[in-house]
Amino acid sequence: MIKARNDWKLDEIKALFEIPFNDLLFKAHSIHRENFDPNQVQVSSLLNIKTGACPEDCSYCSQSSKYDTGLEREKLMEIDEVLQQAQNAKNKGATRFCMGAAAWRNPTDKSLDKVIPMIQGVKAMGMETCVTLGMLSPKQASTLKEAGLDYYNHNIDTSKENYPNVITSRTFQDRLDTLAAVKDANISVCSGGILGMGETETDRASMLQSLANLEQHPDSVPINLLVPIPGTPFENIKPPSESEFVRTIAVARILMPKSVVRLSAGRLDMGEGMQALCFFAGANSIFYGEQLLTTDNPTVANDKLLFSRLGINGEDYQQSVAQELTL
Ligand code: SAM
Ligand code: DTB
Ligand code: SF4
Repeated sequence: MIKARNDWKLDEIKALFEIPFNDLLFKAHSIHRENFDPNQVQVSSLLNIKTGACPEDCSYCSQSSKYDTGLEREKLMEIDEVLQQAQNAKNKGATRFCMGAAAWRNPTDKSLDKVIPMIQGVKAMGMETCVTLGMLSPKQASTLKEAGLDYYNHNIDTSKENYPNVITSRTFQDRLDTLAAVKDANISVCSGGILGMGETETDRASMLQSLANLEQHPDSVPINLLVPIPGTPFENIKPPSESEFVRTIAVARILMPKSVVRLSAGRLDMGEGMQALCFFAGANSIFYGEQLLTTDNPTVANDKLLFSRLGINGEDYQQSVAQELTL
């Protein structure tokens, strides 16, 4: 088994992108099989606990106050409703519950106090907890850890070079600083990006290089396909081709062999064949449930059908590993 590296050179990664498609997929799938059950896909559920009016200017986002996306601003959801939604997600088979207060640049300590009982409540239901709240200080990261948080989602979104074309209200380094605070607090890191924001193949290679060369690979790497939002600067941007998207999943799997690669937003625009190729290339997690944060996701019934056609077991692979160990 090849040891995971964090000293990838950009040219090496670009060379992976150039391999013939079948050879790349074979390589990625072989690495995938060495590290995971190829027929197991972890399912997570997402809930937006605070919607709209975000002061940042991310050009892809429905929740930025800089663009007229027609989204109604909502205040932080009440805890009872959050826990009810978490229970529904659990009943539908989700093993991780992710809460997004996406409409914050960073949480105030007062707002963090409101999120903490939500984390504790979801954890008490026996699910893994994940939140995405924007930028965090080291102290806030420690507070979340003490509350029992398992994962923090904070995407680098695109390459360092393409970053200023996507977001100007914060820097790429701000993102890396929050990721360092999360890691130092011993919270598992969930970090990835979006394809389809005008980036070149070199940008995709550079984005994956930044993730793979972190001191520790992120535990989860969400790869989103841009969901174009009317009213944002990227509403009419050209999407990547299907093979370009699948190649990126394959390269992510090769660079970060033990990370869970999540086929995240954009699955409504992908057919069965493309999703199957993504799972073959190394994706082994999805968001499950009709809604992402503000946009639609395939229905649970459709995903069940997809999994049954592909012979995929949608349970948490970590649970099955634990079961194997106790046998
Ligand atoms: N405010 C938090 C932050 O910036 O980290 C939470 C952001 S939330 C909306 C999480 C991630 O979803 C974003 O970082 C981005 O990668 C992804 N995302 C947001 N809008 C998207 C869209 N329209 N299409 C695809 N991915 C999107
Ligand atoms: C991630 O990488 N993708 C999720 C989650 N992390 C928080 C969010 C996708 C959002 C898609 C657009 C929307 O629904 O607003
Ligand atoms: Fe705000 Fe996050 Fe959307 Fe950027 S991605 S506008 S920070 S909610």
